[in-house]
Order: sequence, then structure tokens, then C-alpha cells
Amino acid sequence: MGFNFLRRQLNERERAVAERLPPGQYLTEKWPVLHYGSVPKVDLATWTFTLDGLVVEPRTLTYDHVKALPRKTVASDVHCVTRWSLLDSTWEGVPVSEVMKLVELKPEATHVMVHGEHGYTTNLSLDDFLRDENMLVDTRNGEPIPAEHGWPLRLFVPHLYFWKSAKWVRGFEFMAGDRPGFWEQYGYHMRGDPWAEERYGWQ
Ligand SMILES: Nc1nc2c(c(=O)[nH]1)N[C@H]1C(S)=C(S)[C@@H](COP(=O)(O)O)O[C@H]1N2
Ligand SMILES: [Mo]
Repeated sequence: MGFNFLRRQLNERERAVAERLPPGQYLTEKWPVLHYGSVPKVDLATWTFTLDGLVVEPRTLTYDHVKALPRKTVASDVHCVTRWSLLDSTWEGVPVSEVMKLVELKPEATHVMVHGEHGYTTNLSLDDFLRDENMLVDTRNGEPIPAEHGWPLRLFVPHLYFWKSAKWVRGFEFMAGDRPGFWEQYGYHMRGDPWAEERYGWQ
């Protein structure tokens, strides 16, 4: 193979990667671990998932119930506000749309507060929350997600910065209007679109 051929191939690969990197992001090959607090100990026998707030009838699901819901796999990149991006993973789990079939939202609901273990929270508009690719994931690249990455279940919202993808997720609380979650209270952006660099500052 000639050098020019190789160089051209490299350039094409670099360009393809660059097009998928939002502004200010760099590529990471390994998957960093990032969270506040400690990795929770989870007992699947007592674990529950709660749907409450502005729903006609609140629901509490067992782990077996969630596991039995229809599943799908999505190939997607993720972008962390601390500037790393992980490209091309496959993520498997239960689509948010399947969970949402179990409740009826009250008409005044506009946002959701996502609740994780140890009081972690993050807020989303329903527009951002009800997207087809969003899931409750338990598997990445065919392997169970390790405890430090959110096992048994984490939210997956790939079009927004990764802090919106709450690890150890335990419930959705539907709200009339927006309210800042954990990192948002410390000044992270209320929405967090990586392509618009909505990193910090929303006041
Ligand atoms: N429960 C919980 N989920 C969380 C966090 C956290 O502190 N607690 N941190 C968020 C942030 S800031 C990031 S960047 C991602 C990191 O996920 P990872 O450790 O799997 O890479 O998790 C998000 N989900
Ligand atoms: Mo983050």
C-alpha cells in the first residue's frame, strides 16, 4: 500500500470522527467512571422503580417487571460535559416509551425529574425525555453494565450530555414546569445539548 493511500484513509477516518465530535470534545477509547458519592449496594429482591408525580395513577415496578418489558438495542455515541466522548457503543435495554405505556400523564406535566440512588436527580423536558432512542439500559456492547457505571439500570439519553443519563436510576417524577436536578443546582445547564455546548450557566 502506498503512503498516499494510507494517508488518505487516515484523513477520512479522522474526518468521520471529527464530524461526530461536538465542539470542545475529545475522543476517549476507554469508558471513564464519573459520579458523586459511592457506588450503591443493590438488592434486586427489594429494588423498585417508581413512576409518580403528575400521573393519573402512580406505579411501583419490581425488577422482574422492568426486565420483562420489550427491549431494544441502540448504537450511539455519548458525550460527557467534562469533554470526553465515547463513540460507537451499543446500548441495550427497555425503551422509555415502553415504561411510559404503564402510566397516563396528567395534561399539566411538562418535565420529568429522574431519581437515582443516594438522592441523585436530573431534570429533562418531556420533549427530551420521550425520544425514541432513550432507554433504561443494563447492557453495553453485549456485556452487563458494571456496578460503577450504573448497574442494575441506568437512564440513557444520548442526545444530551451524559450527566442526564442517571446511573442507578430508581424512578421518574413528572412535573409541571422545570426544576434543577443535582448537577443543575451546581450550575450545570438545564438542558445540556452537547452540539450547542450547553455546559454550564442557565440562570
Ligand atoms: N446516580 C448518578 N448518576 C450519574 C452521576 C452521578 O453522580 N450519580 N453523574 C453523571 C455524570 S456527571 C456523568 S459524566 C455520567 C458518567 O457516567 P459513567 O461513569 O458511566 O461514564 O454519569 C452521570 N450519572
Ligand atoms: Mo459529567
